[in-house]
Amino acid sequence: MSMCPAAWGLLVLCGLSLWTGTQGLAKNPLLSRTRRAPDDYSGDPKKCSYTFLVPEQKITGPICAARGYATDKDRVTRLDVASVRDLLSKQRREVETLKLVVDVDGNLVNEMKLLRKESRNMNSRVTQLYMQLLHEIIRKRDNSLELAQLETRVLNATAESLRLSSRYRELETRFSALSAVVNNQSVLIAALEERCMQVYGRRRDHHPEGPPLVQVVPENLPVSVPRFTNEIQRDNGREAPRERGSRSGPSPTGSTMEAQKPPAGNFSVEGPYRDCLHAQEAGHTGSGVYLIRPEEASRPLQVWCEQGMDNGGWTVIQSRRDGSVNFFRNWDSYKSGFGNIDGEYWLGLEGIYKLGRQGDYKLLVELEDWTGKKVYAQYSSFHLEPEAEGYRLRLGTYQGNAGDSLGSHNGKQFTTLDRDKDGYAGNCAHFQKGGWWYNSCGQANLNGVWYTGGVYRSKYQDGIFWAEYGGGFYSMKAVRIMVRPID
Ligand SMILES: [Ca+2]
Repeated sequence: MSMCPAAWGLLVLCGLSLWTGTQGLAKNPLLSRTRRAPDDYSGDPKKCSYTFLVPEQKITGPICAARGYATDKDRVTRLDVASVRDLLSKQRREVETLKLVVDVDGNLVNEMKLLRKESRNMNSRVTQLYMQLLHEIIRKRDNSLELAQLETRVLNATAESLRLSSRYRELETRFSALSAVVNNQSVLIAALEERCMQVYGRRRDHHPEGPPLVQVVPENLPVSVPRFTNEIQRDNGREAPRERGSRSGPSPTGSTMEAQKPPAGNFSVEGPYRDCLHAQEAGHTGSGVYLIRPEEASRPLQVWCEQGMDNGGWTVIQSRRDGSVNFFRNWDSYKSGFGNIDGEYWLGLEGIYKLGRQGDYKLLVELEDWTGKKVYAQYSSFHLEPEAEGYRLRLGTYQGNAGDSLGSHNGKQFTTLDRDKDGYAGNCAHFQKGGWWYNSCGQANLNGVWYTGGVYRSKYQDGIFWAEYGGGFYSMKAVRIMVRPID
């Protein structure tokens, strides 16, 4: 290919010489002859001179003839000239074509260069992509490795949790076994304690089984309540104090009336009055919290006045209704009072005593069972003896529909866990978990444990029972003890 332009260039040169030669011949045929004269070239013998011979046959290229070669055939005709012209024009066209070819070839070369450059770029790009792909592959392999590690860790964690749950079940089993052992030991300890008592004779008259159970199961037992056995409710927050009371013994002092803030709502800022009848006579006909001060009392007391029932004027000295207050308390607490005036409370033995000192009072016990039925026990007179007499209970005659379960407590002193004045060998407050005018131990336990549902199951009769109404194992839903001056 690279040889072509040179060959073609020579041909062009020859063609051009031929062209100028024929032009000259065309213009002046005589000159041709003249130029053939020998003296024309004698001046410079080194020069090579050419004579173009135009043969009759078709000429396919330039023809050189030596000077002096002259025949008749050398004579150039017009026809020959035309032929040469045709040939020349043809060759010129071919030259043009060749030029075009050369141009195209150059373009092709450029294009090829561009393509090569592009190819190099592509190669570079491909290499780059390949590297990127390799990187991606490596990264994915790393990721899959990481994933595998994670899976392993998850599996390990699962195995660990299974192991822990198995261990937990094992511990539960052991805990159950230990609980059983503890229970057995409790029984054993109780038996040993009893043996000790017998050996040392400290409590020969003590009844290890607790006080005799109340056997009264009257006909008017609220039978609409199913006689299921119920335990102390553990899921009721308000019963927590009661449960604590039944299990952990009396509080040293407990909350007293002095520590209380007046509850919102029905609260009279007037007074203090002698009692609730006095407040009613002063125009306060609404039930609520009042401030009273019995004549000999050293301090005023907050109290709930029941002004709507049975002509009103009732001073509430005890209230139970939801188990929100612990009634398993010591002497001082029972003496001064505790609880919430608009909820459950005990007015206090000293306050009750001072109330009774200022006139003749009667007593009303209001009981509500778990069907919502209310029954009453009223005593025609009521007062307490002073603390020196253990706040001995003095009652009149019974009247009502609840049955007389307090009459047997008449004349009894008050007993708490830390002051045993009852008629039983042991301490009734211990067994019946409250404070009361226990006998041995008795037919009523209105300061006992607040059980839900009525019939309860307990080792001792420690519920809020009124034996004549429901028996010793039926705990009332609500109780109120009230006093009022006798009309
Ligand atoms: Ca006793």
